[in-house]
Amino acid sequence: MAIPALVTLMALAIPTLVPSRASSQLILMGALLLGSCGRRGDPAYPGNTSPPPGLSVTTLAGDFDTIWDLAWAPDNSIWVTERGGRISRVDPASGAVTRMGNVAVTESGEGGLMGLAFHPDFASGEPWVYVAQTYSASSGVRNRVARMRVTGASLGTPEVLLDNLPGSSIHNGSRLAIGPDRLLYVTMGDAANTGLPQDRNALGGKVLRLTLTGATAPGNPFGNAVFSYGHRNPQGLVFLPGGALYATEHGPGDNDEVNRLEVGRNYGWPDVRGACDGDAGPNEVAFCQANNVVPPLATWTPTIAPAGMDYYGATLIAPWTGSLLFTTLKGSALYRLVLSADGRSITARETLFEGTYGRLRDVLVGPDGSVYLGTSNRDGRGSPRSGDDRVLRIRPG
Ligand SMILES: [Ca+2]
Ligand SMILES: [Ca+2]
Ligand SMILES: [Ca+2]
Repeated sequence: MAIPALVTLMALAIPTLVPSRASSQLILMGALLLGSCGRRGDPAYPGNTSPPPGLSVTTLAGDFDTIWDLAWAPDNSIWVTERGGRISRVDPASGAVTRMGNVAVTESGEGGLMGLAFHPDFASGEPWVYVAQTYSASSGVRNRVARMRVTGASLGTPEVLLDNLPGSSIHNGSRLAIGPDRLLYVTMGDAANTGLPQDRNALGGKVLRLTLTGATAPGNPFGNAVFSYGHRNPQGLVFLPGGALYATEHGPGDNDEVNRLEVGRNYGWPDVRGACDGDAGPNEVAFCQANNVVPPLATWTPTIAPAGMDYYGATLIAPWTGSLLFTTLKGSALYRLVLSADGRSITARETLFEGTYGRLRDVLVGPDGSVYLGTSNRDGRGSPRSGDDRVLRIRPG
């Protein structure tokens, strides 16, 4: 990062330091210091260390190929999807891995087997697991959402809930989350077609909302599966305990985003990049005003490639309580965001483990407050080491 950009970031982060010339010099000195010792932590919050003190990270299980989703199952195991189609169960106590089965996918570029979620009544008569996946149709690479009935350690035949979703070698989304409203939310990328996100009749570049049996959710604003629109490639999705919904989104060469999602709202892509500040061209601000675009809570330039996200509601790692956590691929770090009381802005952010484990695709908070990371070093863009890809566990100690 260039020093002027770094100074700007620091000044934004610490506005009380901006007016004083002496303080500006301090900021510049800090920037130079950071630059001299390499990029450690988030430059907006100097002083972070990697790894942070008081935490230990261990490998729970390894030898996966491109982990995409980690999900805590109702049977208190961790389910893992790999992009090539395999689904496994990891025992969090022993690390033992049970292969559950394979979903027939087309692993094409960024596509393959992606998000996974459990039916809220999984343990009481509805043992369904939901997946998002890429497949090959006569029209080319497409995406779909399916569910499978789980019997013991085996998966039933996929029941397709919604198919023929736009697909491509890039920008396929697709993370799943089931809300407290018992509806299924699906992030869909623009499938490398910038004509889709602003077309409310197209399902690319959207967050979709379905019932648990795959119908258009009641209350959807446009009479189809669309919940929100104007997205580029959202890969992280999480509900907070109060029901607010947050997503990470890959920007183009700039402006990765974290957004708070609301029904029927426009998130701007491709006319808006990040904030409504004019950096996407002379029409950006006017487009925002004309379309009531929702700006992101935070942006990252240079980009970090944000992926899976979870909420830390536990107390085991006390400084993280109440934080949003998300992983990054290119940034190879775990990011922690502190939300304002109303959840509509970020009051602090921290970069953790940067460069330590390579590309990170997902983060999962276990019920005891342990945090799990899934690496993505075998996705074609990483530098895999022996034992990759891994499920890592973070705990105090
Ligand atoms: Ca997950
Ligand atoms: Ca946006
Ligand atoms: Ca902008």
